[in-house]
Amino acid sequence: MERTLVIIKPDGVRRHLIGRIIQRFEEKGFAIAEMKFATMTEKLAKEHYQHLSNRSFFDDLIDYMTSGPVVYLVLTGEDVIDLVRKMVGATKAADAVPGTIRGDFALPGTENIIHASDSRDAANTEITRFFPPFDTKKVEDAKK
Ligand code: IDP
Repeated sequence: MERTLVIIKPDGVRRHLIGRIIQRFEEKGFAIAEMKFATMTEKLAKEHYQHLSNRSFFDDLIDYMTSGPVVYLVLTGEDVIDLVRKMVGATKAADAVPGTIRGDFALPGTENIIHASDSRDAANTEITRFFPPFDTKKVEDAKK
C-alpha cells in the first residue's frame, strides 16, 4: 500500500485546524498509519527544505516551521501521494482553488497550513526522516 507524509504546519495547529484537516483525510478513506505531535528541530527543518536553501525566504521558512508544534501523519491508501497533494492544493495561495485545504484556509505568504510529500521517493525519505526506525542497537549500547 502506498504511503505519504503529511505535516500540519505550526499555523495549522495555532488556528485549531488539526481536527478539520484530519477529518478530510478520514472522510476520503485514507488510513492513518502513524501520528505524532512535536516541534520540528532547526536541523530537521533545514534538511526537509534543503531544496530551497538558496531562496530569499529560506530563513523565514525555517523560523516558521520551528515556531511551534506540528502534527506529523503517515497516511496510506491507493494513490495516496497524488490524491493528498490534490487535496492540499497549490503552494501559492493565489493558485490554490477553493475546496483544497490551502484554497480554503491559507492566505498569501510562507504560511500555508500543510505539507505533503510530492513523490514516492520524497515520501520514503520524509517518512524515515520524521519517523526514524527504532534503533535497538542504541538501546543496547546505552545499557553497557
Ligand atoms: P510545497 O510545500 O507545495 O511542496 P515547495 O516549493 O516545496 O512547495 O515549498 C515549500 C514551502 O516553502 C511552501 O509550502 C511554503 O511554505 C514556502 N514557500 C514556497 N515558495 C515560497 C515563496 O515564493 N515565498 C514564500 N514562501 C514560499
